[in-house]
Amino acid sequence: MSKRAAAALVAGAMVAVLTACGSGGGGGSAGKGSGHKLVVGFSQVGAESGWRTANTKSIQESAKKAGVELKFSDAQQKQENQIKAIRSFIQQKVDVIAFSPVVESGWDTVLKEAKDAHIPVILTDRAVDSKDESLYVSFLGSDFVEEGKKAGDWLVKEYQGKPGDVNVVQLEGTTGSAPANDRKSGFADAVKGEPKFKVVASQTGDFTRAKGKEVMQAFLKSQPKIDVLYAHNDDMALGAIQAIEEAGKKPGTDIRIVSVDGVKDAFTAMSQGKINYDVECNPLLGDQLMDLVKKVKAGESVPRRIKTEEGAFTPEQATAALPNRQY
Ligand code: GYE
Repeated sequence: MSKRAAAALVAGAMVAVLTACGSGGGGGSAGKGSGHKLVVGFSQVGAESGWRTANTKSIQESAKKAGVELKFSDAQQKQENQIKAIRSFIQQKVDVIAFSPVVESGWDTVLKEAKDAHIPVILTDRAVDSKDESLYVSFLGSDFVEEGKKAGDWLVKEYQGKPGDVNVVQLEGTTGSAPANDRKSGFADAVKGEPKFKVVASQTGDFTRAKGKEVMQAFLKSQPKIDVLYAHNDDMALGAIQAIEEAGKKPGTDIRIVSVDGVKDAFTAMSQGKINYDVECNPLLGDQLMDLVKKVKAGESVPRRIKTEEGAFTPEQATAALPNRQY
């Protein structure tokens, strides 16, 4: 037997002993010969949109690739379910907790419980408004204010030099969520210098197609003149497109549409001229999250904030990108 093989055997035996000790002699979940598998508890918002489905898939696939055991929990868009999931991860003594908070407020108590149990927490995709920054180690996700700003900047350019009021209806994301709050304020900021833009109606469509359609139907009934729809995500825009068509109008022409996410179905709608501009929000956070998890567990310092790189698409660009779009 070579020296190296002998050393590997000894190391393997030590890991086995450590594993047995660590689990009280009951034989814990030893990873493939390299000691404990890292265990991550992940509480997902839900399955409300194409973006979310792509995000879940990315996290699950990356965990598998990274050899991380993922305890996945779907909160069905309810904060109480996320709090329950986090408490159960604490009880199960996972190595790291990651979650995408459905709303921004109301997390301090449960995050304090995780902190007291010495389990590091990583925020993915959405932020919390906790004043105490020691309650989480890092936040990985997009800059939603910037996304709203990009949508507003596009609108300003589109209507440059054109006289007359521009009536805008807004489909907001989940009430109290970071992307809804920030996409609204970023957009408002971008158009505020031009009084001709009037947001004549604004209501939540909860980031879903069904709600987006329903609320757009109500807007079409109550508003005599709608020039532009600003949707906080593609699924609501896609639902609204159905409502607009059913009302006998042409989406993208009679009512111009600007949206956020950049999912495949929206790109298809863009290639048919039904959406005029789409701001990208990247859901493929899995690899970056697994990297972070490993670093945090190894005691390495990690950035407090990691922003994802994103662009924006015109119909021509979306049509060109469509064949290779992953989500
Ligand atoms: O834009 C929307 C999803 O938090 C960035 O949530 C995410 C948003 C995304 O439901 O489609």
